[in-house]
Amino acid sequence: MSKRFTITAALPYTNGPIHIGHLAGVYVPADIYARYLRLQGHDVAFICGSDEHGVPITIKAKKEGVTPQDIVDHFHANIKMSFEEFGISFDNYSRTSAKIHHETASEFFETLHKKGDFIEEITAQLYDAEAGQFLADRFVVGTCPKCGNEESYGDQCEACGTSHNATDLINPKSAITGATPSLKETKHWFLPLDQHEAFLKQWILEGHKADWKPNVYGQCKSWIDDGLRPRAVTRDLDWGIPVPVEGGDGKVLYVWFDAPIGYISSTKEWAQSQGKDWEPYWKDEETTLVHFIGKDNIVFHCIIFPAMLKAEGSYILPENVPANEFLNLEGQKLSTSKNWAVWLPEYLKDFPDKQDVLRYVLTATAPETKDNDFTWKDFQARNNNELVAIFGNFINRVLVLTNKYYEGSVPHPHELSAIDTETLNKLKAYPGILSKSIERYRFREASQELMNLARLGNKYLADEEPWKVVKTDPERVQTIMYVALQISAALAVVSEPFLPWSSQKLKAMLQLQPQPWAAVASGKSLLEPGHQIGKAELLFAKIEDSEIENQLEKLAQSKLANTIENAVVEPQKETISFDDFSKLDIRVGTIIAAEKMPKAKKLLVLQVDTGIDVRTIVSGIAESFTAEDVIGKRVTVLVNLAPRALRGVESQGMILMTETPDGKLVFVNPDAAHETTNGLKIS
Ligand code: B3M
Ligand code: ZN
Repeated sequence: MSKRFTITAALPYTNGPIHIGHLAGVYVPADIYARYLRLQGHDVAFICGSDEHGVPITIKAKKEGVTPQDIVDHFHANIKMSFEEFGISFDNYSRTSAKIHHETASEFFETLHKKGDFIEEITAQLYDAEAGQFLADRFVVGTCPKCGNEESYGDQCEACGTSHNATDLINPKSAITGATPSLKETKHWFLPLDQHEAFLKQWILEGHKADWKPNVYGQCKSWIDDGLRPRAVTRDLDWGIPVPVEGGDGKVLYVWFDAPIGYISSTKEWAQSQGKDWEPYWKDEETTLVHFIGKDNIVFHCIIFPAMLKAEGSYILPENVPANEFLNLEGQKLSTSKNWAVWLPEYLKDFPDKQDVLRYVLTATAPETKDNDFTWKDFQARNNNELVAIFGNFINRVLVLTNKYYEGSVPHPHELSAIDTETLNKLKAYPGILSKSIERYRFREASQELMNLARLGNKYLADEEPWKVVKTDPERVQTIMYVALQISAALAVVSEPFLPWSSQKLKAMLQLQPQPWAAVASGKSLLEPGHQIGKAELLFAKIEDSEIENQLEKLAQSKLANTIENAVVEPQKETISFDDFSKLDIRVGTIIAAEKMPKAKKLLVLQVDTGIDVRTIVSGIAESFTAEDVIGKRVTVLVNLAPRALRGVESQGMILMTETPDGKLVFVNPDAAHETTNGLKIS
């Protein structure tokens, strides 16, 4: 194992709160890893900060009529606080609008510039004459040249992860005015990735084939095999770090050039606060550097940033970049813009003392090798069936019985039985089992091994039944409880990376001093006979159906609000005369029979009593209502519409329907209760 670790977690954009996708993809795994390394006694710098430049922030500022600084100030504070409340244990959380970052990034750029590592070139870039500005990054959308995604941004395609220049887009459109951009010459500085191809091939394709995750290695290979090209690292924008060299007026560093350098500036800021030297964390070959990111950031962390570090020449390169895939929510893609997310600040409000429950569920269902789905039902099930019923139940029985039989004093064990010895040997093996998973970034697997350790304790107590044996063999029970207490103490130590809040609570209940990971692996007694433990408290509480229903209702409401907000309102049709209207003969009818039209997804065949007669009307409502739904329903019928044959059935009239703002089909319903002028309800 290396002398020190620099662990970075992707700098979140400050254009919205943190949501469960960020946590599952990046921050919970990074925090587990950093906490584990600290428990191992390593020197760890766990680094993050707000990513405050870039086009998304200027777009949001424009939309809200405030300055980009207002946006980043708000969300930097929001994000920083929610990470703290959730227990993500960064050693430093900085921000890229900080002076130290502007200095560090500018210096880095100047170093490469002085070394001649950039190509300085005047090229034709996309320009929106109507908006009067160049179009880069999210200011332009178009078809990805690699995968055909029509919503690709100017710098990156979120569908296939590739990164390109805006001029590579097919059929580009300005995201500001919708206009087709023209080309206008402008000077930029390009990082010649093609000149780093040999190094990247050797470093990644040969050097990391075995230890990088297949999803990461595969994306890098595909990107390198496609051929690396120079990438512009400056932009014609006014929000960002000014280009610090001659000719850079009115231009800023590309956000993906400056943001990764944010890891370095945040480390510097931390080291200064600790009276440490920052350089060994970024320049000493004995330091292990690991970047935790989501899959859409792979190319920047595995290709572009390493090329920058290599070009600068004095930095180490990442040992691993264990990027996770994406998390979906209730079967749909998480979306900030569509407000389809579980926001961390909201979660902390609704479940103030359940940080560990979300940590555990997001780890147990982490999208480590493929996209995965978060459901509130699964959240409740894992809490109730695993955390409460296994882990919490075991701990509660051990502490209750130890207080009941021995007034909280750890009993002296007598001769160990075969099952005791077997159980203690299994216990001793768990730190190694957990380490193996954690050190290969398999946190999902590790979380299940942690639960297996709790199962070991649960099963041991259930099999040994101290509550029964105590009547006949109190000495045996002393041994049983001694063994069970050792398992409880081990859980308190090795659960800390996964369940830091519960681990702290359990240590307090056991009156257990902080222990290194090795203490559990050594097999020595963590709770000596005579040690006094505290009172039992519940580690986890059941989550009721009503709490889940409340969350599902919140999601439904946010989806409805978003649908209404983004509903495309059809313009009114052309005006008709009163004479036209008076030709319509509209009656109240009743559907007396209904059936699905065979082989027709949308059609129901209805028998409608119009008051004049009973007639057949074919209606395109089968995707919104079943035949059973509509039988007996009073409906509004246009009876003098010319008959027409639909799939061989003659339809004699029209049932009047309309749509709600969120696109739901509804009957123009003669039965709807409504207010009369004097407030009486009639129906
Ligand atoms: N701000 C996160 C994202 O793409 C991006 C990470 C920067 S890490 C240097 O959502
Ligand atoms: Zn693509």
